[in-house]
Amino acid sequence: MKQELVQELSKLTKKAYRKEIGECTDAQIYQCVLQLVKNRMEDRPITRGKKKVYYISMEFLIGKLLSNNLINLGIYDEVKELLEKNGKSITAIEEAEPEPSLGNGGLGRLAACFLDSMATLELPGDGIGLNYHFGLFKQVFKEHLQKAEKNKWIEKKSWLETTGKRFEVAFGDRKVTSVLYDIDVIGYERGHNKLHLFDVESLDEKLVKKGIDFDKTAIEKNLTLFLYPDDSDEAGNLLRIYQEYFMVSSGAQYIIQELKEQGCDLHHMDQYAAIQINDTHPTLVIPELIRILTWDEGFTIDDAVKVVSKTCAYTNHTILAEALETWPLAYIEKVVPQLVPIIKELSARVAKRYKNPKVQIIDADKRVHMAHIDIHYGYSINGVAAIHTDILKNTELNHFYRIYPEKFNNKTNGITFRRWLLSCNRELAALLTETIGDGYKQNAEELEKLLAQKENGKVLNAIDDIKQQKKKELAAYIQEKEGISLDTDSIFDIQIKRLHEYKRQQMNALYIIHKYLEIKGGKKPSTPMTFIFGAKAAPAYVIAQDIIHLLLVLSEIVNNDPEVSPYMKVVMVENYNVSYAEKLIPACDISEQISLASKEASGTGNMKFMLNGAVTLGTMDGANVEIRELVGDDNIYVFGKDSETVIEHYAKADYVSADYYKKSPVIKEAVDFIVSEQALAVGHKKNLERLYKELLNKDWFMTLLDLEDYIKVKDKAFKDYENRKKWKKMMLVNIAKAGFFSSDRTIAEYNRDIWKLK
Ligand code: 26V
Repeated sequence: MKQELVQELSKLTKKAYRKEIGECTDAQIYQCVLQLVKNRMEDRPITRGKKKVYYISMEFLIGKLLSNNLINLGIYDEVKELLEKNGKSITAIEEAEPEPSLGNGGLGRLAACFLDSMATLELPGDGIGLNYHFGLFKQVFKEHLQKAEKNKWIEKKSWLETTGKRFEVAFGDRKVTSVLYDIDVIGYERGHNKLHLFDVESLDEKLVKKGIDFDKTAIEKNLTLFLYPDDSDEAGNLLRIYQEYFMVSSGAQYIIQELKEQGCDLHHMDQYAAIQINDTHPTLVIPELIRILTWDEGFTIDDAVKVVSKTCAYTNHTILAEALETWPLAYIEKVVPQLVPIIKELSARVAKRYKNPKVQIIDADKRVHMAHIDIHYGYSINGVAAIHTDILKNTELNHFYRIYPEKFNNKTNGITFRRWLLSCNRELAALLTETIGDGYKQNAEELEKLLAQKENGKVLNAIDDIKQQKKKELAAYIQEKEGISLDTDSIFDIQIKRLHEYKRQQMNALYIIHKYLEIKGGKKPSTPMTFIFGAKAAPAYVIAQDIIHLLLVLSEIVNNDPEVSPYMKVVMVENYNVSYAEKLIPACDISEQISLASKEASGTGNMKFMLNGAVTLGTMDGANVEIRELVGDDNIYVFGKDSETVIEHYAKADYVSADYYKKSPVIKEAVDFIVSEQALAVGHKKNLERLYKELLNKDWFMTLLDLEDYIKVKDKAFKDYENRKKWKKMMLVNIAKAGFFSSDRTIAEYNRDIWKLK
């Protein structure tokens, strides 16, 4: 242990609390280590270069930062040892950090992984976003229902740094001042960028009353209070446009200021900056930049449009029609009237060239299609997994693809191995280092070296031992948090992601019902099973709430049935978030990736599980397709109808869920259980009946279409688990093939094809 580190920390504890390290509380130690990390980060030079990428996003789901920063600075082990010597555990200190939940799910977490990779690859690349005072709501369960509570993460001392930078943002009916906070982004062993988060100076936290309700009218007081808790659901709310414009106006001013400081002639802005637009939420940055260039910088509209179109690039993260933003022009008129003439001009230029109503910016109902602005006036459009990009090209955005084939490209998502391996599974990382050296930490594809050990019993057992240890750790945590005891010799089958019908948590629930009834009927499984869920549902998404209700009801019925509980347990963890994911993923045996084919753009949880030695049970959707190509059919469980079949069902509108219900006694029995006396004795009639009817009469995401195949293939996976040698090899192959999904690879591709920084 380096002596300076001890001295530095003890100086900090003495200064702040007049105490020695060993005398401080965990929360006090956390504050001091935070300061120590900040000091170290300051020493690392900022990554510079002629051109910079600005990754602009309404969400950065960064999660806790302490451990990650310690790892990236290369001082994790030393700090751990130092704390232990003083009677402190690093895990307890980690628990003291509040989680910044500044994102809903996949899109926000991806942005956070990308920041880590841009820094690590030493690419000048900053994030631009909003400093929400309350992150995604805290989920609590009451009477088997989800309740949303506010989730404050900013403490007196946090990762936020004041910058003193301020900008004026003018709305149609008022002006507000935006203040900029920065969070340092430290790469693994090298690289240093910034995440810029804008906040409203006149914000008033006292507006927040009970739950997550607040006065929606006083924009200058509420604008950055909350992250919108929707994920793929329409939230046609004025406040959302206020937030979006506030972010892009502050961001655009910041970028232009930085470019000018660099001596850039704005006519050549594209040689100095690339602006990556993360989904349509920051789209207004395009008309806003055009406005600034024409109003303040003396550009002709033609010149402004030209250079902005060479600077902005767009990433699409969803094909769900209901998640594609279209705003009534009247809303934009109210919030930012100054952009309306520009949007009209952009729309008129499109209308002049293309007659197809499907590619217009302003449609016949006077709605503005945000994605259409990005596609016409950006230079790159990318999907986030091979199948997703293909669907965009061939179906969803086909009309655009025919106009601009050269703009379309794929960038399969990735995850940062620093958080999702080195930090959350230090034991596995150590084993890998011991077995194949530590080259994989810089070059993830080196994980393939592990394949040479496929027949090495020692390595296979070591992987399995770590899995076992992680299952024990998780079981202890779940016992403490949820009060449910788990059998660590059972199979851990895990589905963690936002609650959405297309992700089909309800299909997993039907499998559980099926197994429950089998056990009640005397058919006992030879290996016990543990089903774990984690999911938040948008508060306004009624059916999603009902699915959570069903899962909680099942958990109560199954776990309390003495005849069944020795063979299976069901857990719905409360308040699933990034920190919980870090505990769940290393402990997983079977990774549930069961979305309706064509609907999950990519998924990134699937990659995290694979990297930690879980085997995927999934449909041919999103990045599952690429996982299958990599590991081969023997190392993944695939089921369900493919995307072509699904897309055809939608086109012909010929899927009738009741037909499947009537045809199959197994399906009927499972669906009927939802409204059985037994279920109604535990749950609420209203929720359970609504869900039952939805499945029977609508089932928009075709749960019953794939249910029988799901049961068959899942049963097979459970059976195979008993062949320990076979299973251990599958674990090894999954780890070995995960290198492709490093976000370092993804970011290198963005740079090579889109940003071209160096
Ligand atoms: C939509 C809205 C609508 C208005 C309110 C707030 C809000 C927030 C998010 C969204 C759309 C979220 C889209 C999304 O998260 N897509 C996910 O992106 C992941 C990263 O590319 C990908 O792995 C997932 O498959 C995809 O669902």
